[in-house]
Amino acid sequence: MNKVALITGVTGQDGAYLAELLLQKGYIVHGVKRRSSSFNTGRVDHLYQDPHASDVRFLMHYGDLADSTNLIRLVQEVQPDEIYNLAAQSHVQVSFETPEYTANADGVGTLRLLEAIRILKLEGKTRFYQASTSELYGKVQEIPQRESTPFYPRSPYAAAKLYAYWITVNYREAYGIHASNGILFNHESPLRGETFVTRKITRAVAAIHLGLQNKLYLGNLDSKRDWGHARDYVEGMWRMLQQPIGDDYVLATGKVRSVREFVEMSFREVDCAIEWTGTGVEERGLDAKTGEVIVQIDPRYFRPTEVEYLQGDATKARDKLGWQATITVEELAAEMVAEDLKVLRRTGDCHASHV
Ligand code: NDP
Ligand code: GDR
Repeated sequence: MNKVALITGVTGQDGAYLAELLLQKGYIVHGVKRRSSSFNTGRVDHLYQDPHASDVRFLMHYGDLADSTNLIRLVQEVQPDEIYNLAAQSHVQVSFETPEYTANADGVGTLRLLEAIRILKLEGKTRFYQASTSELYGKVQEIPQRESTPFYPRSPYAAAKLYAYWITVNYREAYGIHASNGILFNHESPLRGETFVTRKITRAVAAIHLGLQNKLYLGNLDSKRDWGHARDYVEGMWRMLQQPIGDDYVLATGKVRSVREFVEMSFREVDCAIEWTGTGVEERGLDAKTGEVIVQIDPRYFRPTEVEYLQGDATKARDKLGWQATITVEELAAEMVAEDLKVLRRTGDCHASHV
């Protein structure tokens, strides 16, 4: 019998990699997508199957984490063995603009799914994965951060995810649901949303190299992140749900780079060295060969409260799940720049980023 999985957020970066992984493992995969006025399934179109075929294993349903009746009906119809709750308003800076919506989708949305499991009496059948985040650690309390490190959220996004984290723990303890939090540090890929800093950088590197853009505008260059590859991280999510009991795990590489270093390593992929001059908002990145300013600070990308330093310790995941990150940040940047060069050569399309 094929296992059945329900993925919320299937049209996002992680949803696409996870759907692919589960299909390879023989699962029947149901994905939840939102109604949108334009196509929003680009990341999973290659997995689409004609719903009239007899052996369809990838199915999509309309839904929204803000709509509990929709979620209850979906869970009832699908009767999933595993739910992966990846849907979220996932942009930290946008959460300062849309705090109430973010709390609804990212916080209460998680409760709605857990309640669906309970209302339908699926506590003994359906395992639950919650996409928790290193943003929970926020203001540095300990380096590196592990499962026992105290949380200190620094954005409406992180505060909403804090509720989701604890409600997942609570439903595990109160109702015996096999529920797990993956506390995932930043993970990226060529499928990363274009307004997250790594993809914004690699797209700009490709566009500047091809003469389609003059400059890259960024915010805080000194912020430090533990960047891994999404392909590695979805494997970790799956492993959490294969354990005999639910638990909480950090997934991270343990290696830290600044935004500035990510800029440098990405430009290196097109043989461009960056020279930095000036300080603060006056800082500029010059193309060392031509002297042209190609990186500039725009304070609009500064956040009201910033998370300065994230470095994860994934020892528990290594010991209990046999999980380890396999792709380095240098390999990640190289793959992302190469893919963005391919895309831009094909389409010539390079919109500026607003966040
Ligand atoms: P993306 O932003 O790429 O994808 C988010 C997905 O959620 C999209 O499919 C989006 O749909 C969907 N979505 C947003 N709001 C709703 C809603 N109200 N109802 C239903 N679906 C909704 O995120 P990632 O793939 O990068 O991340 C997956 C999850 O992991 C998120 O919860 C994120 O917060 C969390 N996370 C991510 C990390 C990372 O580094 N990538 C690290 C730690 C946690 P649409 O395509 O229509 O916008
Ligand atoms: P983050 O990712 O906030 O860590 O959340 P993001 O790539 O947006 O920012 C990383 C760091 O880069 C700094 N930065 C900029 N960020 C953006 N987006 N745009 C810029 O121009 C820019 N310049 C500098 C930011 O200030 C920040 O310090 C991601 C999301 O995927 C969350 O959903 C997830 O939970 C966490 O990672 C782990």
